[in-house]
Amino acid sequence: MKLYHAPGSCSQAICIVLQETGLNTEIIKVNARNHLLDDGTSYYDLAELGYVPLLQLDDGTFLREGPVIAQYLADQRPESGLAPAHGTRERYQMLEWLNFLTSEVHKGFIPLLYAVAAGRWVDTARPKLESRYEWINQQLAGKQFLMGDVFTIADAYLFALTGWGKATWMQSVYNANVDFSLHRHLQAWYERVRDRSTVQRVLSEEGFLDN
Ligand SMILES: N[C@@H](CCC(=O)N[C@@H](CS)C(=O)NCC(=O)O)C(=O)O
Repeated sequence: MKLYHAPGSCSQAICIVLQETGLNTEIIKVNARNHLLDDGTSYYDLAELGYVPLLQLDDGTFLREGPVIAQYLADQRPESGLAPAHGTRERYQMLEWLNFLTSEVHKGFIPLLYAVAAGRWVDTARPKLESRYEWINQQLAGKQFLMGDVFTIADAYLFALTGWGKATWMQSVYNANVDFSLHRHLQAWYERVRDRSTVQRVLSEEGFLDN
């Protein structure tokens, strides 16, 4: 398998899932700004819409969309506990999280990530995103991870996204980062996930160990 990945992007979640499953995958870096691969070829030749992550399976076909790729990988290693079994109530609960993270958090970050272009839209988008994080914080009370005691792909996804809100460049360039200081359950969860050896390996490979 080959994973097309841009460091620091949402595809970081897939790198964490790969580490957690131990699946052997070649990781190919995509420059998210100019959409070039290291060999100079255009990423658009593979991905018409230009975004990561993209997984190429051994039969040459492609899987797109982070939450789907994460589930595919987790399902290759059911014993990892990264995704509850299909058809169970827990599976739907995890799907609820993945859908929420995609639509309410991942895309909720966009105006903040492009705050200069977004202009006053940030004033509307930031409190919305902060309300989502406030809710996540409440959901994490008394829990180790989003689904309870077990780390799942939903935690990997939330971790990759939350790193954006904590990044100092968002503060220094746009004053657009999210204030997590009052969210103590979220903060404890973040540190718990960050300290996993699998996550440390990914952060180290991407040069983000100080976040
Ligand atoms: N719907 C896609 C969205 C992925 C996405 O937004 N990727 C961003 C990085 S976090 C990207 O590659 N942006 C570069 C671009 O759109 O050109 C998914 O969930 O996988």
